[in-house]
This record gives sequence, structure tokens and C-alpha cells, in this order.
Amino acid sequence: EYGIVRPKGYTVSFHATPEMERHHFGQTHPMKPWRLTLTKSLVTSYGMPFAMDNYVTREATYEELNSFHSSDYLDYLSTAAPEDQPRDIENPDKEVKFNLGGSDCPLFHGLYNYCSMSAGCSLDAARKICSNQSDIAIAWGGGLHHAKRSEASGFCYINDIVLAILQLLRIHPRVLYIDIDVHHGDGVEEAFFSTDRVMTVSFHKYQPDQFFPGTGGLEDNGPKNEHNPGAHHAINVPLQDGITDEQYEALFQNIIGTINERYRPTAIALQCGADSLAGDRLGRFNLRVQGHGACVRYCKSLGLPMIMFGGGGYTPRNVARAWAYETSIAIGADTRIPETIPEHAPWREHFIHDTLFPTLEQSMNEPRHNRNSEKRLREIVTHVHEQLRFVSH
Ligand code: V1P
Ligand code: CA
Ligand code: ZN
Repeated sequence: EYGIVRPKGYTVSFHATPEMERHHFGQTHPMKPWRLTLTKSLVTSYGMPFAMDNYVTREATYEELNSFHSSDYLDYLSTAAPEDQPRDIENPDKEVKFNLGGSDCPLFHGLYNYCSMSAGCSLDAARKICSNQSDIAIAWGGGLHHAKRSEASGFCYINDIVLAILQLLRIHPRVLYIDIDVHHGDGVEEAFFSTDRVMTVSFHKYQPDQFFPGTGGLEDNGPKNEHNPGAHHAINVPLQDGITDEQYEALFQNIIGTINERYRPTAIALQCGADSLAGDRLGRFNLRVQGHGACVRYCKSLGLPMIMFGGGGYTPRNVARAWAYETSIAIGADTRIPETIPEHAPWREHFIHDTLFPTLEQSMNEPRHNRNSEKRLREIVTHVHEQLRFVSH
């Protein structure tokens, strides 16, 4: 269908499970695991599974989760029940342990199963890269970049990205982590603060006290204490509301291109959070599906083994569009798939507009004002280039 064939000379693997998608954070919570079902169904309607190795994800084991997370935290995570949810009014004294059970990281039925499947998905992807069985491995169920060693944060309980990168480090001398979610990739950055074997780069909206999580300023490049090999290996690209495809792509290619030359990574871990798209329920940028996808295309063009993770994304129809389009980029079918959503796609009406590439006007009620000046973007590029002078391999 649509002339979608296996790419010549490289292998793409797709890691997912319908089990994960059955979980619910709660009626009013913005994170909707069902977006993964919508994504998979769009990928399938376009016939893309024919061009990939498709794997059903298993649950990660306790030992695997324990390679980053503390036992105390995992023990509580695996036993806490929705009844333990601290309730402000009924249970004023109930303490919040490990930041579990608030409004951002609620305790819901099947939580541990959901977390271990998300981690299993990313770990399977990492193993396929390490064994050279995949050149690009796709894990849309992963990308939960805020989770800390002993703390849940921002809808993230288990940091599947850290677990996957730890696997890559068994084989790969240098891993480049790139994060295009609208939020700062703080958990991944912090986990690798003291090593030069991982460079982390996050593009995000930055407005301390106004926008979650509030970290990731331009000058935050890793602790500069004595003999920290990880100094200068955290790159932050703080942006403001309304950034456009043109600005974002230019910035992305300049920064990632320069990092590739200086740092010479041997593998890429790319977090593709889709909340940086225009019209996202939580996001603030004006990116279109094409602009978001251009970042994936650029990373692919570097010719390195790569894992593509999911992440944020709170307008499910746009998440599905972006991740289906990015799957097509991975298999090299992006120029072949029609722009019109296939007639037989399930939930076709759910997309409202029948195109893969809605215009800004179709995505938002009113376009968001662009608060990123060219001058500020040039300052950002200059600062990043200065940091990279400290980096060479
Ligand atoms: O702003 C906050 C916290 C809650 N206040 C004490 C500060 N939380 C944000 C969390 C955003 C998490 C993003 C995760 C990701 O990067 C990776 C998967 O995309 C938040 C927001 C917001 N607008 O930023 N929580 C909620 N909204 C929320 C809304 C309704 C119900 C539950 C949570
Ligand atoms: Ca980011
Ligand atoms: Zn996000």
C-alpha cells in the first residue's frame, strides 16, 4: 500500500504494546495513553508496519528498573494503591512519598504495570541498537524525561530514557541525547551530569515559576565543580512562546550540526515530545508537524544508530499525526505517504481535519504571538558554540 517498502540497507524496529494504552491517569489529567493507540492505528493505516520489524513490548524487570531507580522508590511504586492517594480534604495528614499521588503523578490502577511497559519498550529499543539488529528503533511509549532516581515528576514515574541510554553506554562510547519536548529534559540531564559520555541537549519553553519544570537556563551547562568530566556536556536551548518552524529548524540544525562535529557521538537518543506542536493543550510553540518532523529527518541524516522516544503530547490527534509522520521519516517513506489521512483509518473523524499537516489556523483558535526575537536566538547559538569549545573528541 502507498508503495511502502522496507528501506534498503537499514532496519527500523517499532516497539509497542496495546496493554500500555489501556491505562488511565484520570478524567481531568492531560496525559492520555490512548494517544499511543491512535498513533499505532495511523501508522498501520498507512501500511508502515510492512517496512519495519514490529515487536510487542514486555514489562521491564525490577532489576532493570533498579539500574537507575532506588529500591526504596521502586518498592513503594510497586505496592502503592490508588487508595494511598493523598487527598487534601479527607486526608490532610497523609504524606506524599516520592512525589507520588499528587495531581501530576497520581496513583492509578495498574500504575506499576504501565511504568514497566514504558521502560520495557525503551529497553527493547536500546537492545536492538546495541546488537546492531536495528539502525533506528522507535519507542513511542517511552520518553518520560522528568523522572528522577527516587522521585516521580511531571507525569513521569520511571525514566525509561536513562535506562535505555545506560544500555547504549555498554557498547557506545558517546551518546547524544536530544529532547524536542516543549518541557526541559531535567531528569535525563541530571542523571548524566557527571559524565562526558552523554551529552544532553534540550529545546524547551523556559520561564521559571511560570512554566514546568522551571530549570534549563542557557547558562546551565552542568556542574562546574573541580574535575567534573560532565561540565559543558549539558546544553539548554531556552525558548519563548510561539516559535515557528523556520526559526526552530534553523536553530536545531545549527546546534545539533555543531555538536555532531565537536562531540562526535556514536549513537543518538531522540526524545520526540509532541507537546511542542501548535495547538497542544499544555504547549506554547507554533511548530507544525513538518517542522517537528524536520528535526527527526536531520538526526537521521547524521547516519548514526538512533532511538526515537515519545514523551509529552496532549492533543492526541496531533500526537498521532507527528509520530506517524516521524515513523514514515524513519523508514524513508515520508515523500511517498499521502497527506490525506487514509479513508479506512480508525477514528478518522477524530482528526477533525483530514490532513496529516494541519495549518496553524486549523490547529489553534487564534495564532500564538511569537516572542522569540532573532537577536535572542543568535545569542543562544553564540553561547552554545562557546560551550562546545570546551568539548572535543
Ligand atoms: O505545573 C505543574 C506543577 C503543578 N504545580 C505544583 C506545578 N505541572 C505541570 C506538569 C507538566 C508535565 C509535562 C510532562 C512532559 O514533559 C513529559 C511527559 O510533557 C502540569 C500542567 C501544566 N500546564 O504545565 N500539570 C498539569 N498541567 C495538570 C493539569 C491537570 C491535571 C493534572 C495535571
Ligand atoms: Ca525539551
Ligand atoms: Zn512535555
